[in-house]
Amino acid sequence: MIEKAYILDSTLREGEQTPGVSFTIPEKIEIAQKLDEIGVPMIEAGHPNVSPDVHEAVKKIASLGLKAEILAHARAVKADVDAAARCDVDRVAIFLGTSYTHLHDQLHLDQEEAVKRVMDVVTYARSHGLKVRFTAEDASRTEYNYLLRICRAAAEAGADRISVPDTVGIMRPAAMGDLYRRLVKEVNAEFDAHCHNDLGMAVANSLAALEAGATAVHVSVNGLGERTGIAPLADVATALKVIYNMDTVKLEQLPALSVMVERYSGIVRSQNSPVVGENAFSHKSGVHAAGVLANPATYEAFPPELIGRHRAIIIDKYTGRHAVKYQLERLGIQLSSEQIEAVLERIKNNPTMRNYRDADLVELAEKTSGMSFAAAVPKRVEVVILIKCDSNVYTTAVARKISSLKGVIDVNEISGEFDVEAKVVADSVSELNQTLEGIRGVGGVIGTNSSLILKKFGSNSQ
Ligand code: HCA
Ligand code: CU
Repeated sequence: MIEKAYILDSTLREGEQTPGVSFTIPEKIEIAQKLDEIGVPMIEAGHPNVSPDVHEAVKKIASLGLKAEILAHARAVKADVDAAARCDVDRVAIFLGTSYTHLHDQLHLDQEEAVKRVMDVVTYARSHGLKVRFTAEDASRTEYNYLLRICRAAAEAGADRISVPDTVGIMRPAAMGDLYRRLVKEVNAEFDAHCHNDLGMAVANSLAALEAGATAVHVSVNGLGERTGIAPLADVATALKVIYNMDTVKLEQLPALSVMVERYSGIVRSQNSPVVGENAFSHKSGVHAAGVLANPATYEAFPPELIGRHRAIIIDKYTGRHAVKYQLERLGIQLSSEQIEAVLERIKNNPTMRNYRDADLVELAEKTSGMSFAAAVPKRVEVVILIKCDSNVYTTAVARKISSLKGVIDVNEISGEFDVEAKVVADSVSELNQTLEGIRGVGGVIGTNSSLILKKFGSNSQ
């Protein structure tokens, strides 16, 4: 049972601490708006004193008038609280390492000094009219009695929320439950869970903390964060729905958000990751596919439609006859059972073919049956065209002309070897040629390079 689970998304703060990631301010604004739109109630927008651009991003996000509470991260120093106040955020999250390692080796503070520092800085933030969360950094390696003491001190000074992070990801769910049950009982504040994924426990530990009385859970889109990151938003929100029947955010928009953050961060989730991974609703072996075709629940924890996705049946040497029949019928092809067996035999005898696309299956059906199924092959083609412009023409004018041509659906000015990129759709090769001729005929275009789109990977690609 979980009573409350407010999602706090820290893609813009913890997520930007991922090696190699630096979002632009417009990207951060777009991410924050999308998080707000899907119903995330708390957005940690950044640590303003990190750099001028982080400061500006936090300030801009705080001024957007979003429904979500906007937080700034801050060390337990007055200058960081001042910076948060200048950004006009709703809440400042003040962190201080409380474990022996952090106090002794990093901060060179004794336990008494740290308690006093936290009380002072929390009081200072409250006097600026800011709501305060206190984070006992490295809480999971902090001696319990001291952790209790510093959390109580922060609460007394005015922190109504306290984060007890598993900063290095060494907890296990049962221990997490014990820790939160004690703290929730003994401290007069609401608790946040912030679980790192160093041992792959982030989601399990987050849920354990919520079960034990934490009321907020920190996540990031795609699990971004220091080292191996923290609990991913999609995984936590979907688990809350599937296991506890709790509604948090608009689940069907999670795949699109994941793709947006993949693009802006340059970090892609693996194919087999939960919920948003490409394989999450793909069924391969003959036994699995037959089960799912009879009743999807046979091999699915939850229906893909819950998060706006679709299931896929994979065709390769593991495939069985049910899957072949299903895929062919989906393409409008009816074969006798002997013909299906023959198609299957060819598939099973070609282990190097890893994944049959529709066109490959149609070809096999034709070879096996001697019939023609040309009508079954999807005719619509999509092509990406890279366009080079003469150096003395105004690229924007060329791009604008191209975007008005029939069949052109998307045009971007780009940097690099080419100047403009256009996406073209056509119902036949001759129609495609006409559009290409049209593009080549635009004044200033001196060269093109076309590539056929074979497979799409977007939020609704499956
Ligand atoms: C950090 C540490 C932190 C803080 C978590 C929190 C952690 O990167 O500054 O404020 O709840 O993991 O301890 O991310
Ligand atoms: Cu962290």
